Amino acid sequence: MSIVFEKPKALTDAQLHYCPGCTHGIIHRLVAECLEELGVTGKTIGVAPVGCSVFAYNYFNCDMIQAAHGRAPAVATGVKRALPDHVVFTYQGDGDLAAIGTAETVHSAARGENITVIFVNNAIYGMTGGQMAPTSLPGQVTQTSPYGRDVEKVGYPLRVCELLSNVDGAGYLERVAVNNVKNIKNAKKAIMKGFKNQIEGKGFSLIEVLSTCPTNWGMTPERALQWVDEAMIPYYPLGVYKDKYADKEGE
Ligand SMILES: Cc1ncc(C[n+]2csc(CCOP(=O)(O)OP(=O)(O)O)c2C)c(N)n1
Ligand code: SF4
Repeated sequence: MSIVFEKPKALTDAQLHYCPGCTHGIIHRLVAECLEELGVTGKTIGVAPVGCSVFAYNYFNCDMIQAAHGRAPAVATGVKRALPDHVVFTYQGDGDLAAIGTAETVHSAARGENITVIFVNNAIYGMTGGQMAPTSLPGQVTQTSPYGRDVEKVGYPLRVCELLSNVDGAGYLERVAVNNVKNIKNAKKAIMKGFKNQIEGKGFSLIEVLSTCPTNWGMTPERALQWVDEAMIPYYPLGVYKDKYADKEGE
C-alpha cells in the first residue's frame, strides 16, 4: 500500500502538548512541510518564543534556540548575521511578538533583517491562563477584561501587518488564517513565500496567522473555528499588506 499522507520529517516524533482544537499544531505542520519541500531542514535554525509554543524546540526537527519573551527577532538577527547561509525563522505568539517584543519586531523589520517571522495571533495570552493581549478584540472577554475589552480604558488592538506596512525595511507581510481548508492552503502558500524570500535574500518577511485558543476563549474547538470567521477576520482582514518585490517578479 502506498503512503499518501504522512507527518513531515521536519517534525520530530514528540507528541504535541497543545489543547484539543488548538491550531498551533496546524501551523507547526505547515512550517515543517515548507522546510521539507524546500529541502532546507538540515540548515534551518528556528527561534522558539515564550508562550504555549515554547516547546516548539522539541517539535521542529531542525536546530532550535529559545529566546527570552519577545526577543526572538533580535536572537534571529544575530544568528542570521553570523550564519547567513542558514534559514532562520521565529515562531511567536501575539503576547510575545506584539506586547513585550514590539520593539524587537519593529526594529528587525526596519533593519530589513533577512529572516522569516511566523506570528501566531490568537487574540489572547494562552499559556498564562487567558489574559488580555494587545490583539484581544474590542469587547472580548478575557481573564483581565471580564466585562469585555473596553477600548476607552485599555486602548485598541494592534494590527501588526498594517503597522509594519509603514516600515520601509519590511519586505513581505501577509495575514492568513487556519480555520478551514481553503485558509490553511493559503496559509501554506504565504509561509512558503516567506521562506523563499529569505532564501532569495529578499529581507524581512512576516506571516501573521490567525489561530484559535478554544481553552481560553471558553469555546468548543468547532465554535472557535467559527469565531475566527465571525470576529477575528472582520477586525484582522486577510491578505497581503506589503510585497516589496511583487512588481519586479512580474518583469
Ligand atoms: C519577561 C517575561 N514576562 C512575562 C512572562 C510571562 N508570560 C509567559 S507566556 C506569556 C504570554 C504568552 O502569550 P502569547 O505570546 O500570545 O502566546 P500563546 O501562549 O497564546 O501561544 C507571558 C506574559 C515571561 N515568561 N517572561
Ligand atoms: S492554551 Fe490556547 S494557545 Fe495554548 S495550547 Fe491551549 S488552546 Fe492552544
